[in-house]
Amino acid sequence: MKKIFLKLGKQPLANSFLPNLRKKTLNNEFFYNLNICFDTKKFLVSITKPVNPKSQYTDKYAHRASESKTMRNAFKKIAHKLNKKYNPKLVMEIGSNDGVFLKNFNSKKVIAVEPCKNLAKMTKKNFKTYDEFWNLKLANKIFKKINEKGIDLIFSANTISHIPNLDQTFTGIRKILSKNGILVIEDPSLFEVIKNNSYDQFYDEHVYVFSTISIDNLVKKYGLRLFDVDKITTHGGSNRYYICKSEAVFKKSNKLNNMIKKELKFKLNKFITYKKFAKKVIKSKTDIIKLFKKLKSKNRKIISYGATYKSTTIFNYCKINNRFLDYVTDTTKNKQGKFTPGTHIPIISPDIGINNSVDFAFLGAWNFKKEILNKEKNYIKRGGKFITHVPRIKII
Ligand code: DWN
Repeated sequence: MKKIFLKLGKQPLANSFLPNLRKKTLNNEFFYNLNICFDTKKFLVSITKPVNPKSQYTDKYAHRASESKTMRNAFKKIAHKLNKKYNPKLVMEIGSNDGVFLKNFNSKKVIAVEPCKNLAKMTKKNFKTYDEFWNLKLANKIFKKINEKGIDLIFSANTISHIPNLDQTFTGIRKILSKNGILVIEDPSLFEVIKNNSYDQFYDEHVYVFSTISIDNLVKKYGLRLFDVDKITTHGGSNRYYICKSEAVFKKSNKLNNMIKKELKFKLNKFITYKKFAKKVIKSKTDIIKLFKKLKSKNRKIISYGATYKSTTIFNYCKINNRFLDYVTDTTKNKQGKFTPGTHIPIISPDIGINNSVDFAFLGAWNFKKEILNKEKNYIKRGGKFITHVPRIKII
């Protein structure tokens, strides 16, 4: 049974950065109710009513996975590790974005799947790219084109959690995976989200926030088996799941057994955990507004650092707009000059925005705190402060 535990109110699509604030643009802005539920049988946390992916993954998709050094390095490291350990003859990535992972492989042995046409265009120059949604139809189409042994390594970072139809996703994967091939998935960890109160991981694109127990349970239905897991630091705490066909040779690792034990001890299988979490989310909202009001009453200039999709949830849920934030900075060229979804705050380049007039910068990209604090040494040196809401609101 699915039970709602969190209501984050009316939200726009996290990718719907506005090109201008004309009446027509504002009238066309789409909002939906962001409610999060827990399936008491499957232990799966999801959005109650996912948005149609066709309106999300368009040719105007803004996020570039290679925009941060942290992610470039993380993808390079895992690509080399997987190549060395499994020596795959053929690699496929589902949700290849701008090719930041695949570029670490021999371009002749990779297949990219990316439904956002603007992103697919970028990787088409170097790899075989399918600019389509991942589903069983596409799996069959690719299967016909490759050696019938199938694909040895399927990688998918921050994508499987975005696809509402799990049946199509995993049936397609089972179809195309080679006998002892592996599926490696990276997605934000539910354990970390609950522990760190990072409720901004819930937005339209994150249809699911997976736990190890939910993935373990889920993949069995499709003749697949979870055999290992890595706890990784990317995106504020994620898990990397290693999945194979049920009949494949891989043994279940001790790491996986320990992770499942840890999640059960933390009661990720109990509804009460999510009810408690929801209370902490309400407190976080009150605390953010209280701090922003206090700073504004002292005439402090606050901006936000990183026009993240996560910020869309925070800004719209906490009603944070121009009354608190002068602007948001972001290094991504195609976000600059636009306005934040729902709250209409201007987005500008950090080259202009990070200047002596700024007193506080809210870390929209809190998941890159280390990289940002390292980059902004001059800002910190002259007394500029950062604000984070993870795990609780505080000034850094
Ligand atoms: O799952 C998803 C994740 C992986 O990426 C997607 N659905 C969409 C997107 O979500 P996000 O926007 O919350 O992701 P990031 O990676 O936290 O976004 C960081 C943003 O901050 C980027 O737009 C780049 C920007 N940035 C910056 O302006 N200066 C990042 C760094 C490190 C910087 O120094």
